[in-house]
Amino acid sequence: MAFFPGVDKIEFEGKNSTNPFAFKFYNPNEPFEKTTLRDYLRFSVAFWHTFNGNGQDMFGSPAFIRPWDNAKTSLDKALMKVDALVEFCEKLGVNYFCFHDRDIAPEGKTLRETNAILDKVVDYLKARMKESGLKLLWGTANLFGHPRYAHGAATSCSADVFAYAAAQVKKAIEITKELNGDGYVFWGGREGYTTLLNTDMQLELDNLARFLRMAADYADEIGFKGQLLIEPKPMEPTKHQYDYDVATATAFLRKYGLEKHFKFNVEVNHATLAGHTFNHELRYARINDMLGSIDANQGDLFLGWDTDQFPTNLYITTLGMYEIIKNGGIKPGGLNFDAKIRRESLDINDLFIAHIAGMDSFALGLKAAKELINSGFDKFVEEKYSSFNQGIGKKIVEGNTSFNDLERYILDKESILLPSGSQEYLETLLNRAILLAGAK
Ligand code: XUL
Ligand code: CO
Repeated sequence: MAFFPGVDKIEFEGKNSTNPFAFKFYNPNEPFEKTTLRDYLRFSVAFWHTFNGNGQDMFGSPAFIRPWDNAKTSLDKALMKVDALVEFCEKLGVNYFCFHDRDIAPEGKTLRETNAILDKVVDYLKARMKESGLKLLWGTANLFGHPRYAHGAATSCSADVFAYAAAQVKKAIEITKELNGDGYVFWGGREGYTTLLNTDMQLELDNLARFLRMAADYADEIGFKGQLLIEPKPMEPTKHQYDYDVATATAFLRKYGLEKHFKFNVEVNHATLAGHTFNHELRYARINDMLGSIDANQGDLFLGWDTDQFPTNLYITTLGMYEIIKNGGIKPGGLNFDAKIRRESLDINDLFIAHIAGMDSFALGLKAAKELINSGFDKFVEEKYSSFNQGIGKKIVEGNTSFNDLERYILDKESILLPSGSQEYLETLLNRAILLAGAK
């Protein structure tokens, strides 16, 4: 059965096309940095939004009815969604997907029963992946949806819940390995608090570290070679999430000696919720050698919550991809569309249109970032800091100065060298880079 009979394979038609079912800027075979756009960008479809998303929001019931909603049993429904995933990714030309354990299979009465159902779906998924060539970018566990996780999972006040979460993650890492995933993600679903009045913050943080250490040990024990990724988010669903942003999570990992085991999965909308830009979060991870993967989406600053929209803002994609080029690419991570179509996007084929929009926006952003680098943008920054390349600056950088030396150096100096920041000029270079990349 075809779930998307109205859509054929999506082709690249170039910038003059207005066909909603064609790529305008993403040509998968186009060469880029010794590889192709396809292999550089490593796009991934998020199972949860694309196949479980029903348009429901805080104020309204489900708005989308999908073909798999008519399945006779919950297991049939799960298997149909696997088929829908394979058809969708083949038609879109996307090689990767990501999923939570509970996205792909329903829960049973006990964890043992749940694991048995999960195994059935994983067997089927594995067979369909083999035959279609679809690959797993990363797996994860849903440790936030079920009411048992009301107080969090690894940071719950209940030791039983901590154990349940551990067993769930153990199984999720096993199936991620079974499906040859390139990574495993820890997003701290409800790992945080809503009021300090009822919270033992120190125990919760210590327990979170204990949990992550056991997870890393178990991944080692079973020979899982993928990246372990922390996905920071400052709030939602709790008021304060412990993995607030990359800097906070880096300090946490270092305190507990865990920094060698984890990298970051940076999500655009989580960055904006933290009051940062996407490129700030990428830069912070990159300069600490901890940039692992990306959740590609965008928020709406007027709404201010995690709207998880498909990314179309070229300034965000360009500045983000600048960091990726400087990082030498994102492999073995990728660009996972943790994004959902709007409740008002009522046509099932809007799922294709939305992914095409996101893929085109990141491909164009990548090409614009390259133009930006070619325009001498980097040289400007180098020049701005050039006082640290010689004289007293060089001594400071080499660690050969004290406050006494610096005072002696500056005390009688009459003029101070101060270069211009020229933000306005650099912004014109950014506009130019986007326009040039788009015109090619
Ligand atoms: C939630 C979020 C998650 C993670 C995976 O905001 O981004 O979907 O990406 O658990
Ligand atoms: Co995410």
